Amino acid sequence: LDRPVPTAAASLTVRRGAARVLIDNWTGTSTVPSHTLYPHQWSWDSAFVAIGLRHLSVRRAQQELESLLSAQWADGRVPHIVFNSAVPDDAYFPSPGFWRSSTAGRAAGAPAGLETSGIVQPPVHALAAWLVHRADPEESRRRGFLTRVVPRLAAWHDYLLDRRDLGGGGLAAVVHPWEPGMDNSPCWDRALRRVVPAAPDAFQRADLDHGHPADRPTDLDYGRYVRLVTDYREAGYDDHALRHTFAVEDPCFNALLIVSERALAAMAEETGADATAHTARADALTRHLVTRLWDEGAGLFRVRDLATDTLVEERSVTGLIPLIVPYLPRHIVSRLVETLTGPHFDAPATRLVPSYALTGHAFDAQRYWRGPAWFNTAWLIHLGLRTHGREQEAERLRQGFLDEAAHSGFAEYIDPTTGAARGARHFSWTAALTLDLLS
Ligand code: 9YW
Repeated sequence: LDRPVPTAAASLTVRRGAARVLIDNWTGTSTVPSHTLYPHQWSWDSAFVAIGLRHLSVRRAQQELESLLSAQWADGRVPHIVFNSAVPDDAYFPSPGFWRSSTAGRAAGAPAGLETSGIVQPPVHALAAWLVHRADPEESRRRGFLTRVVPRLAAWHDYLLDRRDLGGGGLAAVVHPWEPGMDNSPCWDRALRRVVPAAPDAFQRADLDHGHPADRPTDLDYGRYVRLVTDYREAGYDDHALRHTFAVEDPCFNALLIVSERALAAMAEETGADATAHTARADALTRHLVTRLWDEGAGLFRVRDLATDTLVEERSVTGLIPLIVPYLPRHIVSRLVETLTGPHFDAPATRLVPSYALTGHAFDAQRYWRGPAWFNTAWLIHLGLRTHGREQEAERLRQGFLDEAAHSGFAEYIDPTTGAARGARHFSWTAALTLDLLS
């Protein structure tokens, strides 16, 4: 049963709590996802954080995005981690010493003056930049925000569409399970079986110093993650120089690219530039998304494994996120809403969307992306429901989100069957997106 609508005073307390998390996690130029577990800057986290920060300080939100974009590689890629040189090397694994971006990535255009990872994360940035601009267009114009960020965002999307169309079907592929941001989702299990894990003594995990082993990926997962990075690094992070062992087309990643292309079109218009190329790209990507990843029988989008050129038969939250795509065929929208509210994803105790089907053979209510409900994916689905005028479902999800964010102490993720908090607390994107849903 739905809980009562919170009072204004309760909302104010939640808003204050969320603001406190963002203030505490601010480093001076950007926001750490969590001081304990993730003490550097993460790419898609920063985009979600900027979306929330714009309600507190538009300047800070701009700085969040611009500090990330200043670590962009010359080939256009926006790295998934920008390392803070003040943090000890062993505080997070894989550390700068493992990625070696400034040396191993030099040919691909990695910046010389700072250390980053060599892989990417979902392209939420142009959407975030557009939302930050709209929060205070006058201030944005005065500071020349769009003039600075639009060329960088366009180069980022060019990288994804030129270098990462590994399947030749017009979508961007991801080459490491960290790239779609859903590290140990059962969607990658089949493709990962082809990867020979690195020896356990070849690396030292740091996540278990702060995270509970039952909440985190396993050592075998990490062995495979390490192998994939090592191979990419040895190839100079050059997408043409190696045949990626792991290459999949992810629905969430590509849906975000579409929405971000539309945001780029809006930003081009705003600055008097030509928007048609971005609109045409978004239209084409939408067609490819439907042709290559939609599964009519299952009623959701699937991951495509490029090694076998087949769809992966797992139901994951990634397959629902294309709801954010405008101009999706109407029957697909209806089917997605049916799937969202049906037995696979409806978690009545929390009203949040589990990361993997409650009915799935690999469902694990605690372990990271194999079941727990995450706040960023719920926020995206909320945006999708609003995009398609599904106000009732959107409001139910918004209330569920706000209740769970407050009860869990702005947790990284929660057990979708009980609402118990899991992973880190005072987690930045949970707080940021809370602020956004309260505004
Ligand atoms: C890790 C920072 C990142 C998120 C990812 C999430 C996790 C890093 O944390 O990956 O150490 O496993 O899966 O989506 O960006 O919050």
